[in-house]
Amino acid sequence: MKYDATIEEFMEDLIERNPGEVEFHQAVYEVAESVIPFTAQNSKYERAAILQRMTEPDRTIIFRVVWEDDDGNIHVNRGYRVQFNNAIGPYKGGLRFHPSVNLSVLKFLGFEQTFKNSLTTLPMGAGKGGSDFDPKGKSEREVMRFCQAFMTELSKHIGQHIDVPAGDIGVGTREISFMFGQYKRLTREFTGTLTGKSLEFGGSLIRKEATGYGCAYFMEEMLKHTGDSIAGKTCLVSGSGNVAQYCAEKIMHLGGKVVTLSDSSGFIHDPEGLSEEKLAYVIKLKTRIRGRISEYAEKYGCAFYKDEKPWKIPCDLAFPCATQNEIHKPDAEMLISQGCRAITEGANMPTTVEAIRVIHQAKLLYGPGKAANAGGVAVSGLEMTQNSIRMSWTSEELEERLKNIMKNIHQQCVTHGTEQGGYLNYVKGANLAGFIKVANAMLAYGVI
Ligand code: NDP
Ligand code: 2IT
Repeated sequence: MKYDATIEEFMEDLIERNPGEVEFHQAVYEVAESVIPFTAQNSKYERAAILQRMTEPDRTIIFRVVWEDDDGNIHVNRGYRVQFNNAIGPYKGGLRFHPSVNLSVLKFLGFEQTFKNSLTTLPMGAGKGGSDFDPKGKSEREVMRFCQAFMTELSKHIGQHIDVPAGDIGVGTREISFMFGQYKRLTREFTGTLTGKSLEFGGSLIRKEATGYGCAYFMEEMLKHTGDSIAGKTCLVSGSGNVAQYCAEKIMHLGGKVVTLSDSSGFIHDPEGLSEEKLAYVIKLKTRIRGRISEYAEKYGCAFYKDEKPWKIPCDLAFPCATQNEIHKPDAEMLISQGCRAITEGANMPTTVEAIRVIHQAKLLYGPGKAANAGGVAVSGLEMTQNSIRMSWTSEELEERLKNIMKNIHQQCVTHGTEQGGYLNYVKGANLAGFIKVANAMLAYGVI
């Protein structure tokens, strides 16, 4: 690979080295589009092959996970941890349990995490892991046995100064607790090696809320920059899991009206908007009972659109908070034509490359996931700090820190993403700000 490759040459080489990993290609392409023109102007990064090094994980661990269901049947799943980059701190990032998990998905997530964690201002490298295990329809005991089997192998590769996993899709407090219990049992140590723990054993206040709250704060910052705010706006939220729930809550706190939520079977449209009471129902439905969002429509007498996404409903603001590639080009065109002004991503890479192009052409405010959803990992970083100093901070203190971190990320985007003519390209801003810090650390280490 020559140092001064064009974006196309760089991608050709990456695709050849990582065949079939379409999500990973997509995530790298989005970054390469911002970073390659920058490194062409700043040849020290180009000569040191920094972007080539950043797109190759430090190591990838793949292992067998065997567990027994309640009827005594034996199941085999695949477990992964991709330790992507530890230039600025220990590997840090979530674990995803979902049948769609494969190496491509985890490499895209680990790669994005490198930039996101750099933006938080905290000393965290990047990793991601998980399994193709499907927690849906499993009993509590089955989930426990799976988590214990998964951690039995993973425990050999992680540690408070090495790699600190947390939650993601399908992994919440319950799963983190099972895994932390097993880690503690195997290693005979009590350290903050996982984040997102329960409050009784080292968890941090506000962690549960952090990704969603941070996403709403990021939207508020983007709007503030143009002299506007969330108050009075009609908002579409997709997903109904951890991120969607607390994003919806903060939108309401800030005076916005949330009219949709979704899950993998469809979306609900409640024109009157969510209330605290309705949200409490959703949290119970999704967290404890693990039900379907269609039950909301039955309970509150509103519309449920089976197998559809919320983007056809007229809105001012959109918050994709479910999963990758949930906004395609026709969805983006629909959002724009119906009056949507701004999008912030609670999910990781929910918008396709073609859809981002359309959004940029229409000059919408568009906050990409690596900036807008960094609040979750940021409070994970604060959980690590609290564990290290054996103290816990109050919710007020933590929420203030979270708010300041989101403001700081927004400012980094302004500094690096303002284009000639004044349009603020948050994708470019986040990519460059995230890149420069990690790249400078890598340059300082020499050739490793
Ligand atoms: P949860 O498991 O709590 O919720 C996931 C939600 O997305 C559910 O509503 C789920 O529906 C839906 N969903 C998942 N997969 C699909 C799919 N393939 N198609 C359609 N809908 C789907 O996860 P989180 O809320 O934690 O994560 C949501 C997003 O936010 C992910 O992209 C994650 O990477 C990202 N994120 C999470 C952070 C965190 O701290 N948790 C931090 C930063 C980003 P159903 O119930 O039907 O499965
Ligand atoms: O995508 C993400 O940033 C997360 N799932 C949270 C990671 C973390 O370590 O808290």
